[in-house]
Amino acid sequence: MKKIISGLALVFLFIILVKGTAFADANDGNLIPDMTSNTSPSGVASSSSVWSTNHQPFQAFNVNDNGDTGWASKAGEPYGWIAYEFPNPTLVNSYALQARIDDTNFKTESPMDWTFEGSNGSGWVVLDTQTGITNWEQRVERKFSFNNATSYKTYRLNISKNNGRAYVTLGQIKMMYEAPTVPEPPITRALLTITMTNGNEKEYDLSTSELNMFLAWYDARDAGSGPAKYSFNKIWNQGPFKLRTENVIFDKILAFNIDQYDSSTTNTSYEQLAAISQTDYALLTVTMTNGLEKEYSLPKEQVNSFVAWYDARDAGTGLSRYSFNKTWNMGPFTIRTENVIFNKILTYNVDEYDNSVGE
Ligand SMILES: [Ca+2]
Repeated sequence: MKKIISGLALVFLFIILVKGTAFADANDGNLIPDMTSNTSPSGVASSSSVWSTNHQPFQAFNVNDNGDTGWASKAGEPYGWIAYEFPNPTLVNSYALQARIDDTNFKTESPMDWTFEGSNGSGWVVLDTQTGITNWEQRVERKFSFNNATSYKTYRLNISKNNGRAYVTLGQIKMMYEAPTVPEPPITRALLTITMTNGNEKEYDLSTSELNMFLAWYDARDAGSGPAKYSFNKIWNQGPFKLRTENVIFDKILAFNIDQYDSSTTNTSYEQLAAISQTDYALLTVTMTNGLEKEYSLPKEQVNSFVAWYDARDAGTGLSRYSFNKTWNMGPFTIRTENVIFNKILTYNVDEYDNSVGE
């Protein structure tokens, strides 16, 4: 019978702390209209001071003005606030800033330290704090996100320090709300079953990240880089040994299945499966080089997708493996995939159902 081996491979964890992320210019999601004055078309732009009438606060909110001069504070005040008041309380959880354009001093004029604050009329609530922001570039948005569940009528950028010039400027301020990212799916582990060319089956109970490492190795090797073998570290059945590894050889893999599971699975019921129309289904039978036959009853477009993969691979493009998503026999698993390997396929047949016949 199958032996279940729990494999633990090295996990490389890259934690990237992103303080200010450069984005390509995009106006989608900006909740502030393209302002043409401090009060038009809606809301109110204001600031602690202005350098001149050519650098009013709304000029940081007129997002469609290429070659913009932006807002500038009064000379001698390299700090201050710039605010936008929405007509109604509005939920904001991110903002994007751009340096002013067409001025050789934009780096030193741009803000370095600030808080982003919200108000509904009585005091300000600090929603985000940034310090030491340097290296401004023109036409590059710097986006900042924070958690916020309260709608405020007015938001302001309260700048305490710029990058050295005698006044502070900004070319563009956008405010957005982005729905919080969906929580990670509860899938945490997967059963990887590898069938070798001699018919042997190997099962590995892996975490999702361990599974992804195996797939990354497989696809890299397929693309011509990386080692010929993949090492699974055994973390049980260690006996007297300190370290036990199982090495699986790329060229000897016939096929592999991935069954992902969690503890709160709801299975597709038999009734639901039966309700799936047989219309446009076809039976795909894949015979592997060792004689193993795999049968898939699939919607025709999935069969077409398999054939397209096969032909593309044959023409030299695409992955060497094709993943079938199982929708049957789900057992405790939420996602089950079967992967068949291109050069281990001997033949395949496609049998289309005749839907004009009953049953
Ligand atoms: Ca502007």
